[in-house]
Amino acid sequence: MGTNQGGSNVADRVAIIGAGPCGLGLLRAFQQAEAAGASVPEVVCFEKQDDWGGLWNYTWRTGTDENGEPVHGSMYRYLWSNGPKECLEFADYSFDEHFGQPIPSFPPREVLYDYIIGRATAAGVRDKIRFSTPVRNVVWDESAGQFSVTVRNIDDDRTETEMFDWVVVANGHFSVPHVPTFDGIESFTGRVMHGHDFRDALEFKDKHVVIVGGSYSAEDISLQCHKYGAASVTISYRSGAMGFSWPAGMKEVPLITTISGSTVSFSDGSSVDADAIVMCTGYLHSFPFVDDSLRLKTGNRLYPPGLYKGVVWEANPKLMYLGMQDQYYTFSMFDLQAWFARDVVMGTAPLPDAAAMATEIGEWVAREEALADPYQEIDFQADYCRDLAAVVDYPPFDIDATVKMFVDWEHDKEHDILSYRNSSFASAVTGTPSPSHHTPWLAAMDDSMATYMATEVNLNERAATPNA
Ligand code: FAD
Ligand code: NA7
Repeated sequence: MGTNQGGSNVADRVAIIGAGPCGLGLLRAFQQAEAAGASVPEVVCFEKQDDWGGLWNYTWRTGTDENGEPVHGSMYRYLWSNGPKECLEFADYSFDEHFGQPIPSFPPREVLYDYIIGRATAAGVRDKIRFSTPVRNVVWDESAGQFSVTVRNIDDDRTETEMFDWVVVANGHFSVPHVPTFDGIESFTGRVMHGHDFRDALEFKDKHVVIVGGSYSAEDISLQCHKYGAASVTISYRSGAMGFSWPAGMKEVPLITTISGSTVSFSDGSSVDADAIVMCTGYLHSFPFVDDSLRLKTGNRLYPPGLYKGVVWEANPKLMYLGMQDQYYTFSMFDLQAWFARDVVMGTAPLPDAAAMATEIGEWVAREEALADPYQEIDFQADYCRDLAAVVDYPPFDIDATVKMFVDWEHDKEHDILSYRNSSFASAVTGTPSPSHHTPWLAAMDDSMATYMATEVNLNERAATPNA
């Protein structure tokens, strides 16, 4: 396969796999170019669920969905943003524009879902998406110089194959759970599950819970269980403790050694009697629908090898992947990638030759492998965003300000893991400062958008109204 040096023509067809934040970002990028007068290729987005929003489209389901497909969703009730919203804000569609009023810095899931969908609706891209259409197979056809893309049309119960000039994989990588095992686990008398299937912390009220893992899911699912009344939460880490000042009822211990009945033992010689074990042990990058020769193989890292500018599949640049990085930055980084992917397709971002792409990838990977702490990781991902921002016409936003916010956020977490979500930041897009939320996160049990958006005044009115 030769590299694409000459760009595309408008007769090209582009397949996007997934209508989560990444896929929607790319749809928006093409729509923006078209609105600016460019001729754009035909774009078809395949989405296996019956609605858009990816992980932010909450589902109560676990296991398989109504069509027998693996449930994509890993999000749970009462999930609040785990980073400042100012660090993920779309530069072309601010929170101010969407909500018409300043909102606090750490919104619950429904609010961020509303925001994501708000931009996609305003862009009018829904008719580009074929819902309930999981992609089954993507193969490069050398003689045609195109991809053959096979999908299952669930509504018609038909398998269909179409040819595309470009394929952009945007199926997310926090959906297929990585589940280790531990000696004696089959004798455990309680519930064993992965964070992917965690839906409601109230299930663990008054229970003794063991959480396995040392990263974001372990941190947040532990806090959820504590907040909603677990009797105790014991977090078992492999490489290193998160080291936050956990409140009474929460503690960190090293890795599980054995499990016998209800007793879970750890490598420091301690043990607990547990009702449940929740594995927050990460996810697999999983692309069962992509031919072996096209499949990205990586763990959860900041610069997956093989992707030029973190996006373009080095071995066949007509294939691209969005959002495959470990993520400090999310929606704004996805947008920068989407704008770049669009420009590669449209030929306005010409790619260098294969050797130059390989050299640049190697430099980023080497730099990533030398990172020593989260602060260096934040700088690294900010530099990656700056690198993309320099070559696309995505509206500018203050990346330096977002770095400072991430640093403050890390300090806030180190200071008090229970209250970091009460902090307020100012928008890197509009400069608007965020108000404080009416209720501290630990006391905010209702995560609905209606309650979140309510002012103190109408909250008081509601409290004074019987049965409100
Ligand atoms: P996804 O949101 O996963 O969307 C991928 C889409 O592809 C889905 O709609 C899926 O149905 C579809 N799809 C998958 N396979 C196929 C197929 N074969 N055919 C067709 N369609 C397919 N980020 C934040 O910024 N803040 C947070 O607070 C935050 N919290 C998180 C909490 C949890 C529990 C998890 C798991 C992630 C969290 N994230 C958070 C990170 C999250 O990864 C991103 O916010 C974002 O959802 C990634 O977007 P995406 O489009 O890459 O993937
Ligand atoms: P991450 O960030 O990929 O972290 C996975 C964690 O799982 C990490 O701490 C790993 O420990 C741990 N892990 C992996 N295998 C094992 C075994 N065998 N035993 C013990 N611990 C293990 O995934 P998350 O789910 O936390 O976060 C993903 C996204 O969800 C993130 O973007 C959030 O915003 C929400 P390690 O440190 O490697 O030793």
